[in-house]
Amino acid sequence: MRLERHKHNPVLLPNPSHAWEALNVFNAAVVHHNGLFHMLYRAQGLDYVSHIGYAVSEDGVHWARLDTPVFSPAESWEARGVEDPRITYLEGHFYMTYTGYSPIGIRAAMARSQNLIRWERMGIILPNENNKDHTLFPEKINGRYALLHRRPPDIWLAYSDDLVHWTDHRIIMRPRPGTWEHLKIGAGGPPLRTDEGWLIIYHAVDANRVYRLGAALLALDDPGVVLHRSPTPILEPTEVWEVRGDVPNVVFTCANVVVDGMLYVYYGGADRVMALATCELDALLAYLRQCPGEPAAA
Ligand code: BMA
Repeated sequence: MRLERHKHNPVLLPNPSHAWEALNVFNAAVVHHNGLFHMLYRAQGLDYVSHIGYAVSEDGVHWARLDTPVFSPAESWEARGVEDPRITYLEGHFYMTYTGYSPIGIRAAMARSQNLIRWERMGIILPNENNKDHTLFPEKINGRYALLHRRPPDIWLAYSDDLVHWTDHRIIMRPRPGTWEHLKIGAGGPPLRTDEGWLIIYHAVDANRVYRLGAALLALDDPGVVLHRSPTPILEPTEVWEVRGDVPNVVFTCANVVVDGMLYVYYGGADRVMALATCELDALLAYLRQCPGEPAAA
């Protein structure tokens, strides 16, 4: 099973007229809300500091963007950039999980908004550790908020009563040694509820630092249980703009949305451009259904 690349790829390119997005636009969050696709994309200018820009689209393919970023570094722990946004709509708010990069390291942070333009910082949510690839579930599970995050090289699950203090951390998926997942794995966009489980798309890095995408289904009432996991990648870098860019051989996703039964997976190509790959949600679920699951990780 492979995702199908959209024929208009890449769907968003750097804009050399704007200093803040002149070099790279990649690893965007996308939400579909009130009939429109909204994209919050990571942008870098020549100084390599990441900002987050906003674009909007009717069809998910053709985008109109704002001239200035909607979210830029403001705190010391994000002084070198705000990176890799993921957005979850939860209880009437948009929550953006993002990485703050600074001399102290990389920190898992969160902000929230009512309109996707004006963001209120909630701060670092996993203090005193390098962490990223964190994404919020779109509803409570057994009465608590749930989060995927990444302590290298694994995908972890955590719970919270207030979205700020996270506890009950546990590993749910480990890389598979010797494969396309050898080095590390990390969650993509927010988990998607389906009748058969939480669908997650994730990235995996092999021994040569090639980034590919895989998919898994987690149990609805206990996402620590991996019901099914793709043994082979559903997307891997082959196009020129996936193989060559700022960082070679990278497809990296922070966004998966379902509209009219179609799964839209947005991904950065080689840390330089934004692209789109799709498939029928039912086709991916049918594929995953016959992939093996795994025993609970310790
Ligand atoms: C990861 C993240 C992503 C990036 C990828 C490939 O560690 O920082 O932002 O796309 O590396 O460079």
